[in-house]
Amino acid sequence: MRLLIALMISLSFPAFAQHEAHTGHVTATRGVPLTEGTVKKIDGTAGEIVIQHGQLDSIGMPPMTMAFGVADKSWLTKLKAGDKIRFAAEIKGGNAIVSRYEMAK
Ligand SMILES: [Cu+2]
Repeated sequence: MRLLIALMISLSFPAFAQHEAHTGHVTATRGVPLTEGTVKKIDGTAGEIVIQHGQLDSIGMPPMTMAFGVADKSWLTKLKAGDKIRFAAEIKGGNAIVSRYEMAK
């Protein structure tokens, strides 16, 4: 019985370790808390969205209105001024970008 348990642990450990690593990755990208924002303007030419945003702890910013780049350019056509969103911000290449968003209800 003891041998069987030891065998089960040794067999399951690699899978467990892999699962942990995978979960950690998902947490790193999905774990950024969403912040409330209101779209003020879409600048398709510059590829930017001007958002009036709340406190952004992920990039250490107080509430303000500013331009963000986007992780996906198609968002520039999906969003419009006046839209209320909840989004995650990241610094990429020295610029603040919207890395993820959802429509606020
Ligand atoms: Cu800001």
